[in-house]
Amino acid sequence: MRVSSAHRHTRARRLAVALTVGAMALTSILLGATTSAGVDQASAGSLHDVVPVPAEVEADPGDSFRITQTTRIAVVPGSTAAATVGRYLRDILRPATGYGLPVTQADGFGPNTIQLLLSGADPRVGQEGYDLDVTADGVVLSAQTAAGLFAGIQTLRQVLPPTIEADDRQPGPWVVPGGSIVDFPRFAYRGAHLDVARHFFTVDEVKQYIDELALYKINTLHLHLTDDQGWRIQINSWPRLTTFGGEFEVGGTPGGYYTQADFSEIVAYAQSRFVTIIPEIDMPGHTNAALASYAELNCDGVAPPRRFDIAVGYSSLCVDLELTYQFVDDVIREVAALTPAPYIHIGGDEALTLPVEGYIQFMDRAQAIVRSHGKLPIGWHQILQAPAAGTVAQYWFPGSDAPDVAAAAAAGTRIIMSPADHTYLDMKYAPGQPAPDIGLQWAGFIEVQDAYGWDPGTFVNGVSESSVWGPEAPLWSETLLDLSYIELMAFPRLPAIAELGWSPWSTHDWEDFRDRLALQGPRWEVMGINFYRSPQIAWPALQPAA
Ligand code: TNX
Repeated sequence: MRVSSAHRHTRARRLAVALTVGAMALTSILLGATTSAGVDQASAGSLHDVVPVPAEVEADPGDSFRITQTTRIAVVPGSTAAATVGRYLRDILRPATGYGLPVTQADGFGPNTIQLLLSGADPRVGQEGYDLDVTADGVVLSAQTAAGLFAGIQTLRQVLPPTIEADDRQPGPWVVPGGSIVDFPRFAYRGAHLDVARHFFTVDEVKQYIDELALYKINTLHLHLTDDQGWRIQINSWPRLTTFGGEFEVGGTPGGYYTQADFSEIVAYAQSRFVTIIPEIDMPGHTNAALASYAELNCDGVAPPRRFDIAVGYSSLCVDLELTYQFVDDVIREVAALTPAPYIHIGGDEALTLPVEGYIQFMDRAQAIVRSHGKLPIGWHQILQAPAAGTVAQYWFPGSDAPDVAAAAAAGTRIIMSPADHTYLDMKYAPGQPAPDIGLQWAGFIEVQDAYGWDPGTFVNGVSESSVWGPEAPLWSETLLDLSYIELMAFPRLPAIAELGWSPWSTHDWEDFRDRLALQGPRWEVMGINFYRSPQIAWPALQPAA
């Protein structure tokens, strides 16, 4: 096939300039010293300047590609998923370039194209990776799946000037730096989490956050839908959960909830960004909103008042009441029906008023209910007190000593890694930062270097990498009022966790990461993403519009 032989030819020419990831200095020297006809090298970045850093990069800045008025996006015929991703790319590039960038499906591709292929990729790219080849003739992005093409597009947009993210026409030029990338994730699970219970966030805010996660190749959003202060997902068989239990939020301000249609809209939007939504219904603790909504769920038959403070650990479902299990079954059945993913998170943390026997009695039944609706349970790692085959445990304590988690891992349990002292995006960056009333500090301060400076594959003593499904960055919202607060806590730490989830450990290098992260700042400015100007990062000035 014409395309793939051109592809191989390109590879061969590049052997001489193979650069290992981490060789930033060499990349910069080459960039500065090389020029090529027709392309303004001064405006080209490097294929290495990506977060998460790609597994393998061969930079060839002398062979860069310029997107022009006549560039086309050519997608392999026969795949609607690939065509959809092609239109997604067009929609990203169109506003700032002002070019039409038509998406065509064709068997042969001429020059001046950005090709999206579902063949010819290095087999190591697997189900989510991609292979990117840039020459003066064009861009060839190949993968085995539409998800892989989507990941490659996130890389492509990062190696264009930050102004590519503008929603109106910018001067350019739009140079894609030459070279090639073979890239694929270290961990299958690369998660973020958002607490929509303590403060409620609108469907549009969640969609926006999903777009921001996708930029960094995060593939899972765990939504914490219920807690003491509010129940945020409509359950038709128990309507007061939301109409009464979702009315307010922390501080007693108006809250809200997702109708089932809203939730399905979030799930579908996430799918379009190759992000899986995992819903969490936290139980048996963290249930005051439910207990306040239905008196009959309480052991004494009396509904407690609704509470909007941020205390934890005081509430529990009544584990000896049969109605409790009917309730759990109804809720899980309805949530399962809305969830294409095979997992439902059932919380299980901080049921501090419940004796351990009661906890185990409840969690045994709750896990069986999840399975009866065709899903696998995930729980915060306390769920390991009620072990069940196939349940995934999410480690969340600070520190590396967790013998119970190590024992479960040794017995075959998969672990999501969210150590609070590295991944909790609701922790303050530093005393009083990002602002006196934003963020908590019970797990310590987490600066960017702390968020980056741990290895999910070895962090918990006795848990080996093969037991680790991947890292997740939780974002609890006790102090977060809207999307701008979410962004301020997530950026720049979320990209650090994202890199730990995606990039091979052999690339781990704080100085190099810091330099690549700095380049994201101007992008966030153009995109209107609020972020903490961490003093650890040498943020460049925003590129002046020429
Ligand atoms: C602990 S992490 C909690 C949450 C709080 C969070 C605040 C976990 C499983 N439980 O209920 O919101 O700390 O950082």
